[in-house]
Amino acid sequence: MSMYRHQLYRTWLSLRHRPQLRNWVYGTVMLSTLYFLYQFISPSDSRQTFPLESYVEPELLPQSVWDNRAERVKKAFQHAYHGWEQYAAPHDELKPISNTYQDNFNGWGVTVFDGLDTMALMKLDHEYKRALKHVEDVEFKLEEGKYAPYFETVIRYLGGMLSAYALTEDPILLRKADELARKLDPVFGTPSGLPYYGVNPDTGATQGPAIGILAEIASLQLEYTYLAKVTGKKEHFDRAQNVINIINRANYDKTGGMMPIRWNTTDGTPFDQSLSAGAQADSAHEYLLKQYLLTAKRDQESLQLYIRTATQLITELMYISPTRHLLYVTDKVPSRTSHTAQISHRFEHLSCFLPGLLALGVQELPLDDIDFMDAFDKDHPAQRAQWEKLRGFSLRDVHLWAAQGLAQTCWLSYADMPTGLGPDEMLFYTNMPEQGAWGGGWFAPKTAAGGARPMTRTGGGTLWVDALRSWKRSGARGVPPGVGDKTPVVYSKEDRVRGAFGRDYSIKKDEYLLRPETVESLYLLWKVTGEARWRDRAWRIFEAIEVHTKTPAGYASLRTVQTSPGVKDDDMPSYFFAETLKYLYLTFIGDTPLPLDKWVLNTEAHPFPVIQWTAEERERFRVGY
Ligand code: DMJ
Repeated sequence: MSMYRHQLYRTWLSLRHRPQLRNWVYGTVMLSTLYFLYQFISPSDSRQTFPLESYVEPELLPQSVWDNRAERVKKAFQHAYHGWEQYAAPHDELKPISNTYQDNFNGWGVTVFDGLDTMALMKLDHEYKRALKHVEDVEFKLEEGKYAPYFETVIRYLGGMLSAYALTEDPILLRKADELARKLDPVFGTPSGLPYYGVNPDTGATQGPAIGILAEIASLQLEYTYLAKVTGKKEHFDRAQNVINIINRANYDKTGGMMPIRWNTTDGTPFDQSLSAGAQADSAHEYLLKQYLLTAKRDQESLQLYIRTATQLITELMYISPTRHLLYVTDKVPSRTSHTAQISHRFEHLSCFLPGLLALGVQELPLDDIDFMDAFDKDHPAQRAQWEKLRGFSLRDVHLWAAQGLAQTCWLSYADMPTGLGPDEMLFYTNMPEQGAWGGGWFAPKTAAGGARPMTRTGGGTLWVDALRSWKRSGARGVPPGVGDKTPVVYSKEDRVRGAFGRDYSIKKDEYLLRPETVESLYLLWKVTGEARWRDRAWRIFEAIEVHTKTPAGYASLRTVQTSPGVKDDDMPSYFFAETLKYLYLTFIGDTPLPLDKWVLNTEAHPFPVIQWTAEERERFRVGY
């Protein structure tokens, strides 16, 4: 021992006289200490899941297992809702880490309104009773100078009350829904009748620019049509119908038949040529198909616009990634250098509602009966050009492939992450020339950069659409390009440090906001195809939610999905109650209380029953379809 001490002393003496060597030794000791500390506190990359069940092929699982899983979702709902009741009531949302609250949607308790119908579906009678009392007491008031955001208030509050009314027939809900709609009504004071961004429900003052955002001005048709049905009031019907008329008579020649993002609320015309499947547009596209379904398949014009929109999305905004051949849907945004719009290759979590919507259309529409749908006017050059692009394919096939391919990519964006939860936004690579791999438009006769590019190194100018055609000609065995299961690519810590490229995309926003879109689509794919793999994926997502987002009081968004365990954020959005947990629950239960041909879910997953107008209503409302 004393020999070691002596040795150390001698070393220290010699270092005192050699400052360079001393600094080097001190530096090395410091760095090693830091490295070891980091190893202790840094998150590991290993995927954490429940070790509760060994893996069984999902199609072999009896319904009793799925029933238990549905029960688990119900418990999760109760855990989160009780947390809100304990720490956040009567405010909007619980902050599930600090156990405080935030008032980000008017302060009327949006969590209750969004969660009501899920409580009814889950038969959570005690919670529902307490929630109903809250609804009855709310006065929908805001201080002067504050404005209720119209779109969010409609889809969450109005939609929540109306769907709970549809399920329970509690008269309070209808009375409060009608009261809220009346207080919001000044938003329709624009010259066109398209809604302003916001309104003060007490003073009637409105707020918002003259240029409106598509999702915010054209996602009210379902709520107001159903409200008209249950209240018998023509004014509600007219509000919905005016929006439908405006979007139906607009000219979409410059946008390939699809509604652009920005609208002039003065004259009710499209303002630009930006196109999006996700942010700022999503629910407006969704409401085209859903309005047709809600009106018992009578509103033919909404159907036709939906078909033209889907065609544009498929032929212009869907792309295949270079090496994994993942199908994704992107947007066209204004270019910084010219007046034209350019493909961004962004893929948003928000767009993951689209595979579910397409699957719903596959189930409910006579997609191959082009004459019945009459969606393309062959004498109209722009519409004829759109129709030509998919000629030779069965529309039903193409919509189903798109639904499956996109749902696969949405699911992979979760499975690729060490948390098993997906990022909010990705950016796809278009070309990987060093690997001889090019991405390109799925059905477009041109690729990302606008010119024809080879599909593979040896492809010599082959385009994806040609690959699709030759796949079809050669007997259509297996699945077409862009469709079919792919293996997840989970990066290790080292992969991330050295900048790996194996996924075909980089992550632009790596948070997970407890959003519903992917589980929404998994639910619809499961219902429409009956394939248990979709149901199984929903369960894996629920497992990951339990492992990575649960807190003692609720569930928390993640700041990043890229390290395991996930890094939590102090936020639990109300749509987690309305949508995420509802879709998971509906995916696992056996007999559905909401058959797809009898119920239509609004964009916040609030279900309304399909409407049959009586002769008297048709006449009084002047129903034109
Ligand atoms: C929900 O509030 C609605 O689905 C809306 O239409 C857009 N997305 C959010 C949740 O992600």
